[in-house]
Amino acid sequence: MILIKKSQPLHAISQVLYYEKKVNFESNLLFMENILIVGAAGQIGSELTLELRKIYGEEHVYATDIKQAGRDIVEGGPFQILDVMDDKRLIHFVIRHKITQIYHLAAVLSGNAEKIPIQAWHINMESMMNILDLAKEVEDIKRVFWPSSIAVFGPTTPQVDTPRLTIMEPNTVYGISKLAGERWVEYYNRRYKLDIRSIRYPGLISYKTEPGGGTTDYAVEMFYEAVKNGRYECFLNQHTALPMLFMTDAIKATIDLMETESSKLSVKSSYNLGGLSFTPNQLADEIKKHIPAFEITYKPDFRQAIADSWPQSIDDTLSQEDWGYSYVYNLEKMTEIMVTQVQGKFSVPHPKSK
Ligand code: AKB
Repeated sequence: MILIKKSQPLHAISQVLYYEKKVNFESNLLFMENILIVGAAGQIGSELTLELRKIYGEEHVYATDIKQAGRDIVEGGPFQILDVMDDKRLIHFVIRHKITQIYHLAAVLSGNAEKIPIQAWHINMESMMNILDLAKEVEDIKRVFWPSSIAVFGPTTPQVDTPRLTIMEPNTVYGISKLAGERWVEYYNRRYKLDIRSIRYPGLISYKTEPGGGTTDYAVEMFYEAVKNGRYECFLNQHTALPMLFMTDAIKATIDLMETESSKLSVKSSYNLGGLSFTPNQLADEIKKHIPAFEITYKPDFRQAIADSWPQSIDDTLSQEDWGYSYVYNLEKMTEIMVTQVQGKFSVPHPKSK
């Protein structure tokens, strides 16, 4: 059992808990966080919830979504259907469960948002403002995480090693809502002295929960189709380089940012997060090392224009300096894990294990 005194800084406490999986919580000795995850059934939420439960204890991480989550989320701790647009139920939930931190992960992503622009703007902005207002009104809420995206950049932005501060003229509804969101984050932080933290995620690659409605989704789709059918028709052209990151690195980065002492964070809006940069062609070649018969064809659709307006790679120097960001999984390692895990889902033996 680990005994932790209240006087220890939260960051130090969390670090201890992070690496110690079996923790016995002593409520009178540990200042306990109660965490609300909005969007726990989604691509990021389904993995982040499980990691946070390891750190803070299952019963202290409240997973919510408008749709049913996977069994491990529902059975591994509290889960409730909750609509973030319903501000009255939201505030009751937060007060009843004495919530101290919120991760608001729900959003309409880039591809889907282009199909329903006004509705997407409404959902992305109103849900966010509900959370920001909650953080302003409820004293117990000490910290909020809100995800931004590389979509805040646009066609006039320098595309290679894109700096955090640069020309930002997004031309997608999703990008416009993320840039507006970043401005609100900074406004609420400065004006109301809140602690809202944010990362501009690149495309995220994961095998647990598939993404939905994004432009970088092609990469995850390619793995699934390669394993299931041995072929994939890509909706971006073969030379479209985009910033990407394996989910394990993204989850670690998110938790690391949230656990950094606030005095170290010089950015009050959103941090750049770099990592990998590859094209569909490069990913297909890497997959072929594991599935030699894999065939890829290209049929760019409306998402090509979205991808063309985004950076190819990201400069995240400030994230490294302020809160020690780094990533582990390169294209090779990530592909090996993705192929093995997706094959496991469909019970296809890995060629190397035959
Ligand atoms: C999308 O493609 O819309 C997202 C993103 C980069 O924010 N994955």
